[in-house]
Amino acid sequence: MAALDPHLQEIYEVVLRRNPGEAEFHQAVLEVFESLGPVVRKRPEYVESRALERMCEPERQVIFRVPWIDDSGRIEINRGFRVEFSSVLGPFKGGLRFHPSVNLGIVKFLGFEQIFKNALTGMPIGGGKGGSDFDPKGRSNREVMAFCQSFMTELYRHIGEYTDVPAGDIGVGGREIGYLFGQYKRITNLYESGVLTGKGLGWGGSRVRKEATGYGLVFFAQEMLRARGDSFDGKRVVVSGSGNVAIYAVEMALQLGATVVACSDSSGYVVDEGGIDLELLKQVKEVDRGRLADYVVGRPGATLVTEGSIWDVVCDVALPCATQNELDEDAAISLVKHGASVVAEGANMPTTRAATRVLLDADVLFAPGKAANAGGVATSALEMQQNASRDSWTHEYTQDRLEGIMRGIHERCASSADEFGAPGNYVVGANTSSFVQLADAVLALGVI
Ligand code: NDP
Ligand code: 2IT
Repeated sequence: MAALDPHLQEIYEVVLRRNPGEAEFHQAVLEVFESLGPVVRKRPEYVESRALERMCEPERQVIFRVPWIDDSGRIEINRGFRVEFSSVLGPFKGGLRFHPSVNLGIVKFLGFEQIFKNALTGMPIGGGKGGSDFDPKGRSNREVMAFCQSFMTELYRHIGEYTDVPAGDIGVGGREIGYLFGQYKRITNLYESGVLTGKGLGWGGSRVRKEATGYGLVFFAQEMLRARGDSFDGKRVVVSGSGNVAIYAVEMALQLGATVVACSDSSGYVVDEGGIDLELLKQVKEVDRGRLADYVVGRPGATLVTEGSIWDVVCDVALPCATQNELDEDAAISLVKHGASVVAEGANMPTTRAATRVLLDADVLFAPGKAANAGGVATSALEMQQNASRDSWTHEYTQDRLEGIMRGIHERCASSADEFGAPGNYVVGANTSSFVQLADAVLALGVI
């Protein structure tokens, strides 16, 4: 990797010292700083005003105990987090993750990414993230409800439609948002629809929000292909994960004429040369809350592979949609060897820094998550707009808005990459364009 600009190196070292042991947060900061050399040389006021240090320090971080009672009567204790990173562009906005791996460093990396992503959407939303080390896997609906109610009993005092607006992420979907919203409503005695997004369609949710991250990812990749005179038609696609983002990435890739030959969960990956059966995948994952092993049972010809890497499956387009650092250097080498031409991140930071370097050096079109997966949060902002105006838009209109937003993000990334001397490099484009917008707002709002 290129050495950092000396000013940025100094600031990065302070970040390392002040946030010991938070490897994913360090990685997210470094990935942004690596793009910013030309920006701080052109605009030294960003360094002089200490805009970067201010952006690396969350405005507020809340950590709390979440006690609840399981179905056997045992008292369980989890840890809850909300990191409110930056509200210079709008209320804090970002998802909640329920997964046993959640800790402060993970929430901070996600919150930091979120401020840049949300800036890229062009919508009035700041950035934050939260969650818990609670593992919803294998828990009954009643246990999930008990946990969500206890979590909200602390979280409610920190959020609000003009303050901080959480949504879903790993382990948090429509069911959890329902229980969280119900408890917020009960405690506050307010039907404050705009306090959470990802709500059900019958009670304040937006059409297309469920599909938005996966659809938006494929729209973004389509723009990248189009810029090279190509399209999804006839492409072989591999999607990692089989959750919310993955399922709707598969759906839109199929609609655009691609064949999706593999997807995964934490127990392995499925290869289905006949093309992933989307309805079966939805039944197994969304309805039955099952495992991919159950998909294979209903699908002769498909195989479940429990060793090796999904990135060994030959494809033209790779869409990592599971979790951070799931696509490492060996995986990138394998994708390049097998001729992949596009990698677009549906997950947050799924590609390691070394893997990103391999892909960029090989001239693979690479879209960072903060650009490519921004369709989810952008549609959350559309949900907030509908809530604020007590309106409900059609599927067609909402999807058109999402497509327009993704084209806008692509355009912003491409032109900022050109401006800062890295044409075609979406990493540089995404980081520089969002950073300039944020830093200008930081300066305009004074020392706060
Ligand atoms: P889901 O919980 O719906 O699905 C997550 C999927 O990833 C599951 O298939 C899960 O497998 C797999 N996975 C999760 N953690 C791991 C792990 N440590 N190792 C291997 N596999 C894992 O989450 P989403 O689809 O909502 O989120 C996926 C990614 O997309 C995350 O990085 C999230 O931050 C990002 N994202 C989500 C958005 C949204 O709107 N939901 C918006 C933008 C980004 P298993 O079930 O076996 O755990
Ligand atoms: O990472 C993300 O952008 C999300 N999990 C969605 C956040 C949101 O507020 O919709």
